[in-house]
Order: sequence, then C-alpha cells, then structure tokens
Amino acid sequence: MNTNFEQRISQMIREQELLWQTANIKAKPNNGLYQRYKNPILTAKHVPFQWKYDLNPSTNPFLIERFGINAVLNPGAIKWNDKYILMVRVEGTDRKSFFAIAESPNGIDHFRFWDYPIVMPETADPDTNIYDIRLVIHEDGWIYGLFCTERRDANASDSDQSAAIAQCGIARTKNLIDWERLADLKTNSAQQRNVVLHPEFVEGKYAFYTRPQDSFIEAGKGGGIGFGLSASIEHAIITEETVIDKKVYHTVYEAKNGQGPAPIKTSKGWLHLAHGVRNTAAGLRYVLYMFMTDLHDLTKVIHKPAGYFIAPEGEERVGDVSNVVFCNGWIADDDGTVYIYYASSDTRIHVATSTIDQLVDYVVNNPEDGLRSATTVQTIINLIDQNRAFDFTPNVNVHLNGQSTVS
Ligand code: M1P
Repeated sequence: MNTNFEQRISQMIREQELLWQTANIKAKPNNGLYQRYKNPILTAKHVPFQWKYDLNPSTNPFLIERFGINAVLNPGAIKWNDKYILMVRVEGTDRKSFFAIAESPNGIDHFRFWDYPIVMPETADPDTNIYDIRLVIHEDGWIYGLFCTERRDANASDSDQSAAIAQCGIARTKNLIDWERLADLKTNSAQQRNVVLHPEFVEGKYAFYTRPQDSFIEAGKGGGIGFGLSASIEHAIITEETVIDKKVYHTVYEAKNGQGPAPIKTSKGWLHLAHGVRNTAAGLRYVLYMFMTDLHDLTKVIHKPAGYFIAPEGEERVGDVSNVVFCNGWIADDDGTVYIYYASSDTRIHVATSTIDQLVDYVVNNPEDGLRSATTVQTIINLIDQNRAFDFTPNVNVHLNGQSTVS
C-alpha cells in the first residue's frame, strides 16, 4: 500500500476523532435569556470520512474525495432513549439535501453521526430535494417527521430551471431508522414550507402549523404562520387554514415568517419559536423570535415580545446564505433545560441553552412591539423611571497617576 495513502487516512481519522471529542465551552457573555456555546456542534467536517472516500487503494489510488459534503444545517431534534438526537439536513456538493441522525450524550457536544444516512421512502411523485425536518413525538405513539419536499414545477418552461414547488412531506417511525412515508399534506395553498405537527390531538384531530405561500421564495399574500386540522394523518388534508401569526410591516418578520420546531407546553401557554425574515440592501435577513399561544385556543397568540430572540452574530453571519439563523429543533429536558439547535447562514449547527422559566419570563414580560419609534422610546422611558428606585451607580475613584478604580 502506498504510504501517502495510509498517512492521509490516519490523518483523517485523527482529525475527525479530535473534532468529535472536543468539549464545547460556554461563550461569553450570557445575556440572562440563553447561553451560546463557543463551537458549532456540527459542521460538514463532522460527517464521517467513510461517506466521502473510497478507501480502497486499488480503485481510488489518489484518495480523491468521491462525494463532497457542502453543509450541515437545520436539524429536527428530540430526546430519545436518553440521547439528544438531531435529524440533520446534510447537503452534498451536488446541492441535494438528505437526512442523517447525529446523537450526543449531553446535548452540547460530542455529536456523532450514525453509520448510515436515513433512507427516506418516496411517494409515487419522487422528491427532488428534501429538507428541514421537524421531529415530533405525537401522543398517538409515533415519531413523525414533517419536512419540505421540493420538485420541479411541471408548468415551468424549459428556459426556467429554477421554478420549484415546495410541499410538506410526512413520514413516521418507531426507531428513527425505518420510516413509513405517508401522503404529502394537501392544503389550498400553491406552496407550503415550514409545516409542523402539533404533539397533541386537537378536537380529536391532527393539528398542523403551516406556512402558505404563493411562490417558491415569496410568501406573497399567503404569508404568516397558519394553523389547520386534519382527521387523518395517512392522507392529511387541511381544508381551512387560519393565519395565527402574520407578517407585519416594519418588524423582523415583515417579508415572511415560519414556525420553528413544535411548540413546548408550559403552565402559561404553548411556547413557540419561529423565524422572521426581512429584506435589506444586503439581501434577506433571517432571525428567530418567540411567542406564546393559549393552552385551550391554539390559534390565539397571548404574548409576543418585540423583535428578535436570536440574530446571527460573529462568524454565524457568514456562510452559504449569509445573515441567516434558522431553527427547526429544540429539546425541553425534564429538569427544565431547553436546548435550542439553530443553524447559521445555512452552513453549520449551533446550540444555545436556556430554561423553560427564562423563556416564559421573556415571552410574558418583555414588551410587545408598539410598531412606532415613539412607542419604542416610551418603553425605554418606562424602564428608566422604574430603575430610579435602584441606585447601582458605581463609585469611580480617579487617582493622581491618572488610573481609576471602580468599587
Ligand atoms: O436560506 C434561509 C432559509 O430559507 C428557507 O426558509 P423559508 O421558507 O422560511 O424562506 C428554507 O430553504 C431554509 O431551509 C433556509 O435555511
């Protein structure tokens, strides 16, 4: 065997093991609401080299990478068999996305991919691309995965090779390996993305969060997070979609928005995490925001703080599609910790941790968007007035040598 070949393989094994074994550490500062971590938890480099290389020196004497991975992003998440499970969108250099499971013992580091990617069965109308799965352990006993299935628009002309139709694919499993593909969701909307299954039955039916949209990129008049019911999951049909959280002028979700993962049930209401998009001179900017719906009327938003919850920061701002954070997976642990798995710039995956108490406090007590500069100023004045009761002014002593100390 050629030694260079062997050396390169040993090097790959060492580098990958190092990546998998590296502990994550808390990033500074903690903003009182969530804790970011220093390292992304999954990158394209975490994908096992056995997926990319033919390791046989006689068929691949130059050890050329036979299949390239471009990015790992937008994972669905559940805690299952005591492991933190991410069902990751892996994107090849051929631009096709597929799903693969990575698991961690603690939710913040040591994520490793399972040996094989997921084989997702197709319907009679094969998917061109599948992505952004939302995993839900439903009270009917199945684990569901709802994802975007994209196919070429059959009505597009030959000269238009980018026209696509996005719809919601549905599959279920008991072991995360063998998936049963069900019929795609039917709604009255021309396109659907960001569809999420509610974990409980509502009026004895399956409940869905939807995102009706007019065209592949533009939400158009159909924008907003919708809600609808279907009696069947095997042939899910929503005949009536109610928009519960619409796009609004001059907010972080004025161009479009979409439900993130399935909401988390709390004593105060259902906690929702969503993404909001606005247009800028530099292109679309994706941020995450939160709201809460009523425990008994899921179409009623009862709390919604102004602005974003997480926006791209530092290296998160740059990647394949820059200035994007996107989340379709979080895990609420038994001790109240919430693990928020978000991707940055459609390139890599991060975790931020918080607690149910912190998230509920934020959603209930942070001020709503007054939708005008004047109301924003009034919000700040109210805070300053309340704070006059507390004197936190530090004593600053300036010494003769020009140095100062703070006590
Ligand atoms: O590129 C940013 C995101 O764009 C789409 O989200 P939405 O449908 O809300 O516009 C999706 O393709 C998503 O995967 C991607 O991260």
